[in-house]
Amino acid sequence: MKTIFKSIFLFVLSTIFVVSCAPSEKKGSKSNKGALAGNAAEKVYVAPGEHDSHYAFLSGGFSGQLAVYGLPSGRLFKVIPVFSQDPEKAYGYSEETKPMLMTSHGFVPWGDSHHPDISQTKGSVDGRWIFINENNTPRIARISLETFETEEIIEIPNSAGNHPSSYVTENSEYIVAGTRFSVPFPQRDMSINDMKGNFKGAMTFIKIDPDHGHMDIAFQLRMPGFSYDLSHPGRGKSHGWFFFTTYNTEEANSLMEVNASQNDKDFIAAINWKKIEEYVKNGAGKKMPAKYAHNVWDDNKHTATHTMKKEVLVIDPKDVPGAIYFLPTAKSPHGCDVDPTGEYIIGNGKLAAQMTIHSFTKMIKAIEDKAFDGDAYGIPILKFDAVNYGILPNPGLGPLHTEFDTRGNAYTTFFISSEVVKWNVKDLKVLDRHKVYYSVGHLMIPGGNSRTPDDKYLVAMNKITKDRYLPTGPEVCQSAQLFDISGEKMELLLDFPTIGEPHYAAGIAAEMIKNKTKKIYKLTENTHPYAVKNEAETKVVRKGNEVHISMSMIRSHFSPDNIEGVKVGDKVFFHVTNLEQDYDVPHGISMIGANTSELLIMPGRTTTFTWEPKEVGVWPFYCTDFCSALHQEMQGYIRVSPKGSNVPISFTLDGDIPGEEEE
Ligand code: RUQ
Ligand code: CUA
Repeated sequence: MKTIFKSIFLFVLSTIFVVSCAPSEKKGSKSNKGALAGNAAEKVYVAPGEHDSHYAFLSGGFSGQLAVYGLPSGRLFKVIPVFSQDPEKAYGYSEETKPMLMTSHGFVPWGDSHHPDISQTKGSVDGRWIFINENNTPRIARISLETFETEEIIEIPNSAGNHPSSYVTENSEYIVAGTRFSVPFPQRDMSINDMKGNFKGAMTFIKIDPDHGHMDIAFQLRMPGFSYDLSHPGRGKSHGWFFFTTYNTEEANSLMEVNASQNDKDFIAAINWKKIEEYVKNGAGKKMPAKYAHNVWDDNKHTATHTMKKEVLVIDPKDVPGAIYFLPTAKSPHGCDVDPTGEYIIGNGKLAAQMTIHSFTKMIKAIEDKAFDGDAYGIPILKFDAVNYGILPNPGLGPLHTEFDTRGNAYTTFFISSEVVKWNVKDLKVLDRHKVYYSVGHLMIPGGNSRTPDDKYLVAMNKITKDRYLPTGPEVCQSAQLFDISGEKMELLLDFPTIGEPHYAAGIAAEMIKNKTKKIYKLTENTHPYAVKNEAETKVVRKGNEVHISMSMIRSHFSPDNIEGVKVGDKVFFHVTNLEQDYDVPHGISMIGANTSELLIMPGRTTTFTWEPKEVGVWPFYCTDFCSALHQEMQGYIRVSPKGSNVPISFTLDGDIPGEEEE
């Protein structure tokens, strides 16, 4: 058995080698230019001053962030910090944002972001929030599409490698998080060799508050100890179900590349969350102790709070009979995709060079008929023939992910053969194929995970680029490729480099977002405890060895800008309010020798950084964002006296104490 598998494995490896290194491929990339239709340039050209028609949100992978691009131009607008510190925006550096990165493991300054997904109403993307998962220290974040800032992060307990996440149901009822690694659940000290039967896989359903988007874990399923890879919600007729691919149903704990690929079939797990909701209402499940962070940003306080939660509702499959089934699916499937009608559930074979297409209608019938083929840990396994709609044989090598248009077509990426294949789901017929450069992972059609894909563009996200761009040392950029899919044949329009490694992306028509974008924070609504509403309120207060500076900034000065009475050994808090109430006028501030980042402060916002002066002297600070013609004049001084000196605290602007004249 093992040797057979090893030879298959070697075959796959050699295919990777041949495909990526064959000289013909390099020629292909050059001659590809000629293959571009003459008007491709026109199709991606967005004239200076004009706007793109779509937003694309590409995950940053190991950068931990989320990048915002315009389509069709491929222009990068913003990198939204989510799971990693970002000195450019002071995220994870300012006192107000540090709580966002707290976890049960303490402050974690880095994350691995994978799958963004936009909130939905009635099966269509609604442009309110975008969610994204963190794979390494399991978390889900919610980002506001008004402010383009991370507003909330919830940690997922009992989970490890939060990969089949973060997909949203069609009315944003739930967002799911699945575990890639099965682990002791709850965690405990035990021998790794005893994994089989003892580790479990957590599948977490997080309720989304319909008004504010706030996340709260509703329940956690304690599934068998397989690996769970990807997931998608049912929609339309299959709304109320969630589907997860599994691999390592062997429950191997070492040399996974061989030992987790022994079984000819793994499963897609079908989970009827509506039914589980009912069970929960009737008291199913058990509250179990857990430790997980819930961090929430407040746009009025301009501050995040961090809370540790202490329990979670755990449900064993045997508590919810009739709610969970396994659908046999070709070996180690990766992507798990559901078409816009909700009828077809597709397992992307990865190792099998084969796509398994299951039918939701057949699945329901099979359940009614009890067409079972045994069970796994008490979960019924449905008979393959009773649920399978068909197989798409050999469409390419290494199928990973599928998205859909509204015309009944699916588009699947093939990692090993580096191509996107368009096929008709109902007829199981390949219609078109197009090379990508190279080794494509996910692909994205705006609105792809919904009933109503916006099917003009397709973005392929490639893992390897080699010769596609100017070389930049050993690290070569990752790349996205834009296709026009409105015609019969896919048309390659554009390559653009990406931030980190884009695992997945979400896209939406620009109209859904652009008119509601936040322009300023109203000073009158600022409830930050150190906010100042005008210069007269600015001040410096000593509390023991802490010095709190309530400072303002406006074009083009700080108030106060001369401060004395600070001593070596003090901890100085700069609480800085940007008094501007105009769009696009942030100011920045930094202090010589501060062991933190600059602050970049939006109009109406208050933000804090700390500085612990080590040396006596007169030390400057300045505005870091070129804000006006007099930006270079926007600066100030702080006098630092020796420890124990009796220079009193004083603070002035142009020789006056701010606010004094009025009194
Ligand atoms: S995946 S390895 Cu989304 Cu294909 Cu993460
Ligand atoms: Cu304010 Cu530069």
